[in-house]
Amino acid sequence: MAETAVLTETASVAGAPLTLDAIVIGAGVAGLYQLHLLRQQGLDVKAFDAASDVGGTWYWNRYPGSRFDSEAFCYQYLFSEELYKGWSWSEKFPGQPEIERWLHYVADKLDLRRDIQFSTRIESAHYNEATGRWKVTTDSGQVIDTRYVVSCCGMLSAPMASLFPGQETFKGQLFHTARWPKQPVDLAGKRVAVIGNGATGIQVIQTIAEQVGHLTVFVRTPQYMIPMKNPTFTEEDQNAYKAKFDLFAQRLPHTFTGFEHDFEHAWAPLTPEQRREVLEKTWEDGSLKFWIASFGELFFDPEVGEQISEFVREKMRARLKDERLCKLLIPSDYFFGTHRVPLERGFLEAFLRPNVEVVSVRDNPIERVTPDGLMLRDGTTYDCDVLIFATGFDAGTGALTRIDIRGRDGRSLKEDWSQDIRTTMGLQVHGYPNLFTTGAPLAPSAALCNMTTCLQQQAEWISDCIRHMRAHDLRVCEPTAAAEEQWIEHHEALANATLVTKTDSWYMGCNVPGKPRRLLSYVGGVGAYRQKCDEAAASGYAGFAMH
Ligand code: NA7
Repeated sequence: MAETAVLTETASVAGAPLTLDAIVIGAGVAGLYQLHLLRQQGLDVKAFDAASDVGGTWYWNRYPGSRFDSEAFCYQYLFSEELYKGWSWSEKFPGQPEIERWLHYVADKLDLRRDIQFSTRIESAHYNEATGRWKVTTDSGQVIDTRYVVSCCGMLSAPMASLFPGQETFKGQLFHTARWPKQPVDLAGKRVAVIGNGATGIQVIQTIAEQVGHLTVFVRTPQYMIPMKNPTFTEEDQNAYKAKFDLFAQRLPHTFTGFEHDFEHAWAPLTPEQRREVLEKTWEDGSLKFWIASFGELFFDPEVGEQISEFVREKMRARLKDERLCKLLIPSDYFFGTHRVPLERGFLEAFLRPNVEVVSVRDNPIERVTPDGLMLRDGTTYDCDVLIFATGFDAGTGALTRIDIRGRDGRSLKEDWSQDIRTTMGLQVHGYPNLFTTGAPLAPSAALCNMTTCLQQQAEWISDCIRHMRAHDLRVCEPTAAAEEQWIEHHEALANATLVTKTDSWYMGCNVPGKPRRLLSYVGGVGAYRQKCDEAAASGYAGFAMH
């Protein structure tokens, strides 16, 4: 049963407010588990999602070629052996349809759908200091009165979709990759333009190059990339990885990135030949291992960064051959690994096809969308039938700032974060009591980690915190200003020691005009972060004021 709510606000036109103990925003990887955990401890809880079904990221990102860059057997829930072993992956890096089916399987197994309201967008959440509760409204005018709001709305879920003047005048079809329609889009023989060559753009481009009539790719910043090796799994392979369940459950939460791999080598003691050997070996794995388990120094030491960058450039040059393409597609002014490294399969070769053209928009940016296509600053136009925006997300903050969230004294999260992006361990924000966050800034889940590992840990911490409050008859939890400041200082000290903060990317918020510059992800390591969270809980939630 929900606690008795003291309602001071008027009921919604759509009917009486729904009174709950907790709402979970989002029914993706984090939201499903959070709902399960809160329901398990007896809370009256409901999850809400704008989508028509579960999946979150894997519901929305159904663009051509969408697939994991994480090994499927590690991108997993590890709280239930039965759940883990009941699903069999067909390959190491499966595509979106299979991932979406897996999340349907999870929702069914845990019987979650009965407590999820789909096709519902949360529009606002206002805190009432007198009652210690939140008034939440949805896009259909529904009002919910709840003690806890848990955001599981994803760190890469607010698409950067309105970018250029004139978009509404385009006569063809225009899609953002994260809003790709469910019904098939026929690209055969069409003139297609793709903006963006991040992890998403790469998957789209390599997939559609041979289907389309003509493909024009607009590249602003070239990318380093690692060729993916994606073996299909036989039943024997599936049994073999399932047999490692205990190992994964014990190991993943404590590695630096929450993946199976961890840094095993140190650069300094090795000879150049030995370093090369390590690089070749990790490269051959065809996974993110080359990035997150070759040499940790690549994150800190510009000299190592340059040598590893050159190793990757050399690999890319060998495939591209053409000097012009090398110039347009191989990075030269930032270090490998200082922003998200994508995996690819045949991406570079796509540019060797006669129907694929690359246009650099670094010095001659896209100025506007025209009825027929795109116009660059110098007036050059490119006509197309289909325009694909693989232009990324307002990461970490966007999903929350697109909701009108008001904390104590009516303060607005959107306004607060437009000045300075602050959280306490990525789990709460000072000034917003009883609002809990997963995948938020200043936690490792905001990139540079295996999302599933991190999101599970945060969902568990939040669930434990709420259990603690209920056990001690505490109704409000809010981090203190001092604890938040201390976390930010710690975060900044770690972040500033890395090369990641010296490169412009969405990791630093640079892709969103006016966004305050701060490394979104905590870089102290997934294991170390977990330990800090556990210590806070063990100390009776030091730094989190409860009453
Ligand atoms: P990303 O990695 O943010 O990539 C977006 C791409 O779009 C990137 O190449 C951008 O160039 C490009 N972009 C964005 N705006 C423009 C404009 N105005 N003109 C030209 N090019 C533009 O998003 P993804 O969806 O690929 O990946 C996000 C994460 O999802 C990924 O890291 C994985 O963790 C999963 P830029 O680099 O900013 O110059």
